[in-house]
Amino acid sequence: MPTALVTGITGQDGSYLAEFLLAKGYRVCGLVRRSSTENFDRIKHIQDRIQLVSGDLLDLSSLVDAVRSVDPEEVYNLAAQSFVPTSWQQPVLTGEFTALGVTRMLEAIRTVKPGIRMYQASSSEMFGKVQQVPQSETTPFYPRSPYGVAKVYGHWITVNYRESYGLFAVSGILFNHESPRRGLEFVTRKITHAVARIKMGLANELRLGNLNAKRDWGFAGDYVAAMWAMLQQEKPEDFVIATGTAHTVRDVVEIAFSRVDLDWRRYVREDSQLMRPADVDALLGDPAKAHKVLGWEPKVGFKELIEMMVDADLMALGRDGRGR
Ligand code: NAP
Ligand code: G4F
Repeated sequence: MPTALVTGITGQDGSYLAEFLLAKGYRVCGLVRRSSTENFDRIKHIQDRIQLVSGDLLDLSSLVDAVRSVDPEEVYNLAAQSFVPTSWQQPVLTGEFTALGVTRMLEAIRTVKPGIRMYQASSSEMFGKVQQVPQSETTPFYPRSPYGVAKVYGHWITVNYRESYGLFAVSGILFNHESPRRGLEFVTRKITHAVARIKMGLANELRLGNLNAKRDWGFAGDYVAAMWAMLQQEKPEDFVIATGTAHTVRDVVEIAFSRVDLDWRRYVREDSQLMRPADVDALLGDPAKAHKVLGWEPKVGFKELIEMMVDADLMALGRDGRGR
C-alpha cells in the first residue's frame, strides 16, 4: 500500500485528492495546521480513513517531522494562501506560504527522504498578462498579483530542486477548477451560493466585479486525477491542466440564474470596489501535452459544473436541484 502525504487536505483540492487516493488503495495522510476550532468540513466523510499530522508551511521543522513520521512515497503540496485579492492585503504572508512554503517542503523531502515524488500546485495565474493564447508549458510567465508572483517562485524552486538535487519534483500548472466544495469567496461559488439564496428569498442582490474576465474553468474532481498521473510518469515533467475552453464571469452568472428560472439582470450589480488593482483578463489553457502523455481528459463540462454547484447550494439550503 503506497503512502501519500497531502498538504492542504482541508481545502477543495485536498479533499478530492484524498478521496481519489483512497479509492486507489493508498494510505492517505494529511498535514493540518493548528487552529482553535476544527476546520474539517470537506474531509469529515473520510476522516476515519485518513491520518492527520500537524504541521505548517511556515515551520520547516514541523514539515521535517511530518515527512519523517508519515514516511510517504508521494507528497502533494497543495497548501497555500490561494485567494488572489488577499494577496494584495497580505503580500508578505502570501509569499511566506505560497512561495517559501514550497522551499520548506522541498528541503524537508531533500533532507529526510529524497526518493519521495513531489507534486507542486502551480497555477495559471502565473501567466497573468498572457504572452500567448492559448497558454502551454512553454508560455512565458507574467504574473499580475502577489499571489501569481509567489506561485512563479514556487514553480521555479521546484524546477531548481529537480535539476540541482535530482528530486522527482513536478508542477501541475492548473487552470481554475471549481466544485460544490469551492470556497465561498471565489467567483463561481460566490455566484452559485448567491443564486441559491436569492431563489430561497434569503437575498435579493449579488455584487460582482469584472464580469468580462475570462477563465478556463474545469471540475476539481477531474483535476486531481491529473496530479496523481504526473507522479506515475517515468520522468519528472511539468504539465498544463485545463479544458481548452474559456468563458466569462457573465456566462457563469447567466447559467446559474437560468438554472433556477431567474433573470440575472434583476439581481446582479457591478461594484467597482470588487475590481482588482491588476486583473488577469483572460486565461485559456492548452492541455495537449496532458492529453498525449498522461491520457488525461476532463469529464465534466462547464454548464454541467455550474449547474452542479447551483444544485448543491440549493440542497444545502434544503431545496431540491431546481429550487423546489
Ligand atoms: P484552498 O481550498 O484555499 O485550500 C488551501 C489549503 O491550504 C487549506 O487546506 C489550508 O488549510 C491550507 N493552508 C493554507 N496555509 C497553510 C499553512 N501555512 N500551512 C499548512 N496548510 C495551509 O485551495 P484549493 O482551491 O484546494 O487549491 C489547492 C492548491 O492549488 C493551492 O496551492 C492553490 O493555490 C492551487 N491552485 C488552485 C487552483 C484552483 O482553481 N482551485 C488553480 C491553480 C492552483 P486551512 O483549512 O487550515 O485554511
Ligand atoms: O474566482 P476568482 O477569485 O479566481 P482567480 O483569481 O482566477 O484565482 C483562482 O484560480 C487560480 C488559477 O488561475 C488559482 F491559482 C487561485 O488559487 C484561485 O483558485 O476570480 C476569477 C475572476 C477574476 O478575474 C475576478 O476579477 O472573476 C473575477 N470576478 C468578478 N467579480 C470576481 C468577482 N472574483 C471574485 N472572487 N469575486 C467577485 O465578486
